[in-house]
Amino acid sequence: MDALTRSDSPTISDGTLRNDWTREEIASIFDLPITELLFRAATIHREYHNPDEVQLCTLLSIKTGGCAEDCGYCSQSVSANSGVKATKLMEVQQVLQRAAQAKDAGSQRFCMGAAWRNPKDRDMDTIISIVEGVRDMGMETCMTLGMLTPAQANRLAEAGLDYYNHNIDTGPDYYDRVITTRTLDDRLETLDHVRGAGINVCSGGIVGMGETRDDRVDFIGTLACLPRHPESVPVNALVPVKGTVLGDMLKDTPMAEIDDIEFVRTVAAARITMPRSMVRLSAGRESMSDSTQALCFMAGANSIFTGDKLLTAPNAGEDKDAALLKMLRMKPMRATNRQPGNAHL
Ligand code: SAM
Ligand code: DTB
Ligand code: SF4
Repeated sequence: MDALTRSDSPTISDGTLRNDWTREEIASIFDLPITELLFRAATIHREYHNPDEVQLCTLLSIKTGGCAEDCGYCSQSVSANSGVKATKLMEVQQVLQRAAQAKDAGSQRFCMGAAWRNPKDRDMDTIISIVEGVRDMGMETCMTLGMLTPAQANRLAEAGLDYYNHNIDTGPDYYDRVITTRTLDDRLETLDHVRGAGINVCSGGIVGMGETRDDRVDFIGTLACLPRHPESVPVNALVPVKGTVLGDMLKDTPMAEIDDIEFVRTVAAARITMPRSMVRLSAGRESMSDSTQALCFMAGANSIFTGDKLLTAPNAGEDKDAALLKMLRMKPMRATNRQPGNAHL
C-alpha cells in the first residue's frame, strides 16, 4: 500500500526524503485547498531551510543562439525566428568580469548557459578555466551546456563545478510536444553522468506551456522519484517569446496560459516532495506581481535570478528585487549553499 492510500491526507514530512511518490499522491498535493497547501509547504520549508532567506543568483549567456535543438520555448534555437543573434563562446576574462560585477551586486551564485546541444571537446579548456576562475572568486558555480559525456562531466567535477543544470522541462506525456530533437531519456542520461561525476544536480522545468495539470504532476513526480532528488529545482514560468513555437501558440491561444495560483501550486509541490532541494523561482518573474512572488516564497521557493536579464529575456532587475525583498523583509542568503556532490539521501 503506498503512502497516499495509507491515510486520506497526502504526505507530510516525517523528516525523511522519499523517492517513491505516486502520481495520485502528488495530484492530491496539487489539489489541496490553498491554505492547507501553503501551510504544508511552509512547514516543510522551515524544517530544512531558513524561511527568511532567498539566494540571489545571476545568469550569463556565455554562448548565445544558433542552437541545433528545437525546444519550442527557446529564443536560441535555430528553429525559432526570434531575432536572437548567434555569438561565439565568450572569452574567459570577459566572463570573469561579469561574475565579479554580479558578486559586487550581491549575487552569491553565478549560472552560465551555452546554447549548445552538447559542448564540443575543443571548447572544454575554456569552460574549465571559466569554472575555476568563478569558483576562485568564492561564488557558487552552475553551468548549463546541454548533454554531457561522462568524461566531460568528470572534467567539470575536477574543476570544482558546484552544480550542472539540465532541465527535464515537463512531464513525459507532454515532452514530445515541446522538443523533438532529443528525448526525456537523453536528458536523464546526462543527469546520470552529472550525478556519477559527483556534481550537484540542478533540474527543473517550465510551466505554462499549454500542458495539463496531469503533466505538471508528472513533471514534479519525475524529479521527486529520481534515485536522488536534484539538489536544485528551477521552476520557470514560460516567457512567451515571439517567433518561438510556444510563445506564438500562447499568443494565439491565451486559454493555454495558467493562472498564478497554479504556478504557486507547482512550487509548493516541488517543496513538499523534495524538501532539502533549493527551489528556484526562475524565469517569468518579470510578469509576476509582488504578491504572487510572495506566495511562491511562502510555498517554499528560496532562490531568484537577479539582474535585468536572464539568458536572453528581460528580468526584474536588481533595484526592483531589492525593493521586493525589503518590502517582504526577506534577506539575501549569505552563506554559500555549496553541498558536496551526492551528499543527498
Ligand atoms: N542549452 C542548455 C539546455 O537546454 O540545457 C542550456 C540553456 S537553456 C536556455 C536552460 C533552460 O532555460 C531550459 O531548459 C528551459 O527550461 C529554460 N528556458 C529557456 N527558454 C525559456 C523561456 N522562454 N521561458 C522559460 N524558461 C525557459
Ligand atoms: C533555468 O531553469 N532557468 C534559467 C536557468 N535554468 C539557466 C534560464 C531561464 C531562461 C529564460 C529565457 C531566456 O532568457 O532566454
Ligand atoms: Fe538549445 Fe537549450 Fe534553447 Fe533547447 S533550451 S534550444 S537546448 S539553448
